[in-house]
Amino acid sequence: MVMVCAIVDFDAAPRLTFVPPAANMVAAEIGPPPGALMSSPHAVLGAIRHDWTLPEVEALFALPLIDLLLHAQHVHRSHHEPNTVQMSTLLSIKTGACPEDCAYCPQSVRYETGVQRDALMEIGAVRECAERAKAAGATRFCMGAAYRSPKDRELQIIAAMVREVRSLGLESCATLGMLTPDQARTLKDAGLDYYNHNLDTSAEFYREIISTRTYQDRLDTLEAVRAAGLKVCCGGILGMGETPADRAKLLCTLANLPEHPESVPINQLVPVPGTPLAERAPPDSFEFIKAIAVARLLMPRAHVRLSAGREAMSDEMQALCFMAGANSIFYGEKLLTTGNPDVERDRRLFERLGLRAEAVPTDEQAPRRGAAHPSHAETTA
Ligand code: SAM
Ligand code: DTB
Ligand code: SF4
Repeated sequence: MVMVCAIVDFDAAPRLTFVPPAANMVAAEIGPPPGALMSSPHAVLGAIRHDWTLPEVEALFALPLIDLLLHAQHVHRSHHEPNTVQMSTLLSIKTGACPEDCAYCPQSVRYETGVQRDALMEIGAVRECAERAKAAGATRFCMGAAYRSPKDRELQIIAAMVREVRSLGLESCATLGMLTPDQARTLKDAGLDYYNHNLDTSAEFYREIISTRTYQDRLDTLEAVRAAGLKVCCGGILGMGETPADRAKLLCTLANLPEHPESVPINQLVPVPGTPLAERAPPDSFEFIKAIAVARLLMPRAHVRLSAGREAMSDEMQALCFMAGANSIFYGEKLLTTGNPDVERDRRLFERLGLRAEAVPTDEQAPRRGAAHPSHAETTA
């Protein structure tokens, strides 16, 4: 069992120390203490907490990169099988003509992005795409629709799609915009495993990115999804022009939800010509990697997904994201409307890094959620 025992002093400039290793800990797993001893530890990394403060989260971001990566990897290994990555494939089941004005999104009806509009797909065509995703090695199939919120008639069709995907032995995920509690229950009854609904950024910056709905609308849907018994996939986008404080606030909000999302997608903005954010420069690579590591530390059991934006990342950058605790990707040539690394590139990357795909969790493993490896016990404080 790997115990994680780093302590962060959140009072002053962040200083790290280690509590004495547990008796069952191999010294080599930890290495020498990287910092001075401290007198008033506030937090033990690896704890499942819902009371993170912004200064605490900012102190994690302020750590030297290598220290942060080291801690993130230790926490990662106490909850997850090392070197193992969950593989999701996305399909846009209804594309474009969305009435919302999300400044990053090529599917908004308000921007000329050249995205072809497509009505809700036929159920049989979705099944064929899911079969192909499974044959290529995906274990979760995520269906995305450019809706503000689905109509009940549309939801019935999507529920039938979910049943088809489940019948193939794939996990299912949907992202359809805002849901009522009844709609969330309908999806749950159809066998849906995950619902993706991102907070995207801090509450303050959200207003500059989207005017057609509020942060509270997003939180309400997340609550309905949770109440229906669905697993939550919720994360954000980096590179929209947000400040470091906005990033810290996003992760703090996610970590302080009543339950941590089981899946946390961290997207790098894919700047699409025609959208208001088309000219945004990419975020600093190390800031992006740090955000992955902080997400890992704040939500130790979650699968943290290195999500949109991989096509623009080097293999080395992706390797550092995995080191920081990312253990899920979108796999397959396309995201919703934009590109993703092709399957061959990902196969080579996994081979070079010694990574392997995570199996679909069995029902027996399901209650422990993120802990894919039975010998890796939870570390809570
Ligand atoms: N309409 C639904 C909604 O907004 O929740 C579902 C689909 S929407 C495309 C799902 C998520 O994709 C968004 O919340 C956003 O985080 C992400 N996304 C959209 N466009 C993106 C882009 N250009 N770059 C990175 N992420 C993007
Ligand atoms: C998420 O966080 N990222 C995915 C998924 N959830 C639905 C979407 C990325 C979309 C990137 C732009 C596009 O392909 O349209
Ligand atoms: Fe519509 Fe979702 Fe795109 Fe916003 S992110 S414009 S809600 S499809």
